[in-house]
Amino acid sequence: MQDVIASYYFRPRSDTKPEQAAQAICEEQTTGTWTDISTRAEYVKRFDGSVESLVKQGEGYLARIRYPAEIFEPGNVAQYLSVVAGNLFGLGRLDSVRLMDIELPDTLTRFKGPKFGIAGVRRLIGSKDRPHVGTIIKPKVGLNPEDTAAVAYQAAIGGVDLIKDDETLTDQKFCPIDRRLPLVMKRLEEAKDETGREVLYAVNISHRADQIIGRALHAIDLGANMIMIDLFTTGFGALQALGEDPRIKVPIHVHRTMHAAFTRNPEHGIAMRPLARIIRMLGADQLHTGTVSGKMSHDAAEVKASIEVLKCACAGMKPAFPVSSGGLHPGNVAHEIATLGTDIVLQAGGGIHGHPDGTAAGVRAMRQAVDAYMDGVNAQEYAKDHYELERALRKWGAV
Ligand code: CAP
Ligand code: MG
Repeated sequence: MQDVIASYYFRPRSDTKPEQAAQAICEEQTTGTWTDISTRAEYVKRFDGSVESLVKQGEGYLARIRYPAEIFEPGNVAQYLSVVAGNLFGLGRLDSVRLMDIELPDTLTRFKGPKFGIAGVRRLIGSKDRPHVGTIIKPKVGLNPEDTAAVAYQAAIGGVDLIKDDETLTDQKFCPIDRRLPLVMKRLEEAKDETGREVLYAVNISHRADQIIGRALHAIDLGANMIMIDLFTTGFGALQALGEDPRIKVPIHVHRTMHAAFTRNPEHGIAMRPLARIIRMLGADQLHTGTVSGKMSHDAAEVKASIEVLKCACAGMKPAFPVSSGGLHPGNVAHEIATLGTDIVLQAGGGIHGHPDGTAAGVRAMRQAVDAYMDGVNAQEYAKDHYELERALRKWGAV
């Protein structure tokens, strides 16, 4: 039976040799503890972790740790993470440690994965190979249901593919799902009568684990054509429940708010890449993977590494759509696509609703920036006869 290999970058404490530090991870995450014990039966040794390799890397070391597959409960992702991303982060013998990747054997990747994936979402929208343009209702919170739906309508007639709730909007009194969702869907229907285009609205159903299926099914009853969850605040188990429930027949947009608490520090925490692997397995059709030119801190290599595992061949799963979001506007669209590829959702909140001529013009400017790239034309050149793009570049410039 193949085992699990986890890669860690670490810096050992000054009094600890790198070999000792790597061994400390092995022991803590499998059968050991800080001291020898009298209760260790002879046969337990088959569950011991082992250091597969240890090499110097920059200021620290890169260790590949082998964990026997038998210590993992197939299908229980929470337990997988308790092994590969558990106590080790707190070990005193390590000054810092970062989980860089996880290699799982087929026996442990028997998950359904995305129900729709990239091709399925493209079929819903009717797009062939261009990047999708998404927007987030802004302000994040505060609008009433009627005004939320009005913003959605403006984005839809401008040509957006996806509209989502922001990560902090769920079912608050000022904008309850029971009123917001039907109104948004009604306005999207009106826009479709005018444009002929389907637009997805990802309603944020983040909630406690024991109620999230009920909230998802209720949203679908109210006409939802997509749902969204904040993965790290809601939990991996909640996504797995949604991803594996056959009654959830709409795509799942996964927001990753809170991720930067553990993904941002290159010395300590968890890289987005292994998390993206798991989130795809659990059923995300779309996942935020960051930008290479937006407002959030970014590292192009890390963004590409996450996108790679969303799309790679894995146990027959569909590829999931990466989402580039955070400080995007028409002026940095070309750089995003050139760096991250065309199978991507380019999502802009401020970069659309902050357009000098309003939301619909902001969407048109984003679509024009995408069209310019797909036609191999520089955005500034294309803006000469595309008014909305010209107005956006004048306000925000171009990367
Ligand atoms: C973007 C956004 C997104 C973050 C997510 C926000 O709004 O809605 O949640 O960008 O970041 O709230 O900031 P703007 P990430 O387009 O107005 O910046 O995808 O890196 O998790
Ligand atoms: Mg947001």
